[in-house]
Amino acid sequence: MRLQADRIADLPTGIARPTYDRSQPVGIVHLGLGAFHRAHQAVCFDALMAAGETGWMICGASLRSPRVAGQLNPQDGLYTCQIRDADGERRQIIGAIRDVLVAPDDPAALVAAMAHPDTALVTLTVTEKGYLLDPQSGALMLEAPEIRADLADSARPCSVPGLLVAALAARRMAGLPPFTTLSCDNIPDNGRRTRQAVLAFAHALDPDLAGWIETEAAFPSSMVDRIVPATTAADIDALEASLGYRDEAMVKTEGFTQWVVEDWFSDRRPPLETVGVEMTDDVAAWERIKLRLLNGSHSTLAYLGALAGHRFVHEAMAAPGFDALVNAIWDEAQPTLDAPAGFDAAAYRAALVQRFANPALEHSLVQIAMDGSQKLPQRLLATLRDRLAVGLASPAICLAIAAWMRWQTGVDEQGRAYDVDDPLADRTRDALARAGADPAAQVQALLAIEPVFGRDLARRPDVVAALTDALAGLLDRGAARCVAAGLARPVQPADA
Ligand code: CS2
Repeated sequence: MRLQADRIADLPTGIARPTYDRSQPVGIVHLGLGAFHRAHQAVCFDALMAAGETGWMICGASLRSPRVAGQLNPQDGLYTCQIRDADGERRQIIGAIRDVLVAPDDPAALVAAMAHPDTALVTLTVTEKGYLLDPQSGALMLEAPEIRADLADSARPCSVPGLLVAALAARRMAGLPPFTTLSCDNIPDNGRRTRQAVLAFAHALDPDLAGWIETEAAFPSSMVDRIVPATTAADIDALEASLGYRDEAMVKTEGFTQWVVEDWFSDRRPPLETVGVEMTDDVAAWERIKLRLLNGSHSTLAYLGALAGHRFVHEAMAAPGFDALVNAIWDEAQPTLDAPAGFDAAAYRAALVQRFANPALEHSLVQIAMDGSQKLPQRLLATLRDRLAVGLASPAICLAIAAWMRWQTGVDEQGRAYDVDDPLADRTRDALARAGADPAAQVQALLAIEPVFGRDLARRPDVVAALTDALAGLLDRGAARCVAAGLARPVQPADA
């Protein structure tokens, strides 16, 4: 039996559930309705409506597959958020999502939802690649097939910039204010970059419209943080066995949650500060901390941990040398942070150790390894560049980058093939094929991929040498032994 609105009363006691009126207006359209939105922003909007605020129901949209619509629509948008940590397991039914649209099936319906007078906010979790930005420069890739298609047929948009611009144009025609576009993805300056992408697309289409967006529309940046592993079939079966209903849309997550939002809205704004969201004028410092400390070490664990044969983050954290490795990543990143007042790096790091060690989450390393070409620049390369600029070596970061290079081969240390899930997988595979077996040639070939590495890093003999050493070590001894042995050289100040 599926979870549904008319079955809520029959749920076992002790499970929190929505008590507010779910027929109230939709104020938010969310693009990219994955598990992360369900475990993070939707939980905040649920709390807001539980506290008596009205008009913040969410219309979700999937930009590609109908899978999430098939999970949520038969359940009237309801799902379980299951928190798993050292305190045990807590479950809550979230009611903030009204329904889910599938953009490719009916882009006009999605544009109409964003253009509706009740919609004040469009939130985004479309992953790094969904913005169609060059990962290095942050500029919209006007030559990307999705953008070209949307510019040719702007009435049936499929890309994020195309959808946003179509909806903003419809609002302008209707004399409505623009909605606020709130990016919730792990990219630096996510608000500015989303704005740039939207303006670049609008300029190519209609410069007047671009001018209106430029002066009227808000694109706040935000930093989001909550670890949300992909739900597995076993998670759904276990929930059904213990609760007696089937919830195909459930999400599992940790107790920790953080959302820092720049206070810049073009229309009415939800009082997010009343549900624990930090409203601020400057998100950049928080974004940098999160991307370089949490995400930087996450990606490090993903490539080295998966190569060493581990499946989950907590397993890698328990293996010899990994704790020292993530601490070395943090030691390297910390001096590059411009920490906001009150930020306690030691406490933040200690909390990360606990969060990564949480065995109940079963967070898959392969999930984090995905889309590395889009993640490396802000998670690891930005730190590397900042350190190079002041003459500091970065052995831990170089080992992590070399592990990403090793991961792109698509063959594990036992010779088994796996799927490299990355939009640039074809380019990295071709580069490695051309380079042959020599690690120095492999490093050169991959460093030449400008969207990831820019032009500067391939010209640095110290970086090339450090990456070549690290990759040679990984190919020769394997990841587990490299990590267990520790870094060849401790980080030295002024160690160029
Ligand atoms: C992870 C993030 O998959 C990944 O790349 O590093 O999703 C991470 O779990 C979140 O950013 C935590 O807030």
